[in-house]
Amino acid sequence: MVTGATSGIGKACAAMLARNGYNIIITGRRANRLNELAQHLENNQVEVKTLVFDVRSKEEVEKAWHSLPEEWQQPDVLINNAGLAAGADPIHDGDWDDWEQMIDTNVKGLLAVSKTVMPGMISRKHGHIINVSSIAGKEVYANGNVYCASKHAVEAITKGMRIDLLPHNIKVSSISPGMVETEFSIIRYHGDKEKADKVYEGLTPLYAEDVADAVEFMITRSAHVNVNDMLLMPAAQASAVYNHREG
Ligand code: NDP
Ligand code: 8X3
Repeated sequence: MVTGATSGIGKACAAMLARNGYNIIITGRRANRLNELAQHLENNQVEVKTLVFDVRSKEEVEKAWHSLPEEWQQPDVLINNAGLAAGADPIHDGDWDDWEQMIDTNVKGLLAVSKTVMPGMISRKHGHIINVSSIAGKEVYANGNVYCASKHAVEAITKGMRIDLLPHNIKVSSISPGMVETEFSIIRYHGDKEKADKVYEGLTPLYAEDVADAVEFMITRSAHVNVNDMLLMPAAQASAVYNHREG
């Protein structure tokens, strides 16, 4: 199961899972995109279910989950990917609605989906949860304030999950990418494409497929091996703030 599969990293992870022969549950709010992606993934001779819900609504999450046939309510892998940054302002100029959107999506949304999926994994004593964190979960940079806080929360939740799910044979991993060129920056800058493009100007960022490759490595280890955490950066990025741009 991949949340936020209508775009970027989630979409690339869904394609990777299909290539690996997984039947897949793809989720997001944009039904059209999910339906198109489902058709595309089915070319790999796998089955695909689409679930349309907003991760910010625990009720929507639960309703969508229980609409699945029982045999589908048993994912081997859950990729908690749905998330966003909204705005990039000094904290004193931050927008309350942006803050709520990030906390409700990146933190409470991840919890809502996990809370719904974990009980089945526990009863089957089988599962792998991969939380998509960020370099913003490791470092705090100027104007990143609440987005960084939300991803630091993802890091703490991941560690907590790993400890609490230990007796239940459930692997818990997190992946923390640096800059990945997706719709992320367009959304962060509220549709300002010019500002979004500047983020990647003069350097080669990661692409969504690079992150999916790393997730593929995580899910293809032997049963006794877990990749706790992976920090994946473009070669042109040394930290949240040090980048090498040409030109
Ligand atoms: P995209 O904007 O391309 O994709 C975001 C996905 O999240 C979409 O599929 C979107 O689906 C989904 N989503 C957002 N809000 C909600 C919501 N309320 N309910 C359900 N789904 C939602 O960005 P990325 O692929 O880059 O981002 C994926 C994850 O990777 C995020 O958690 C992000 O923080 C993280 N990340 C991104 C990096 C980057 O530089 N791009 C770097 C490090 C981490 P829909 O709109 O259809 O609901
Ligand atoms: C997204 C990457 O550098 O904007 O998580 O924090 S960054």
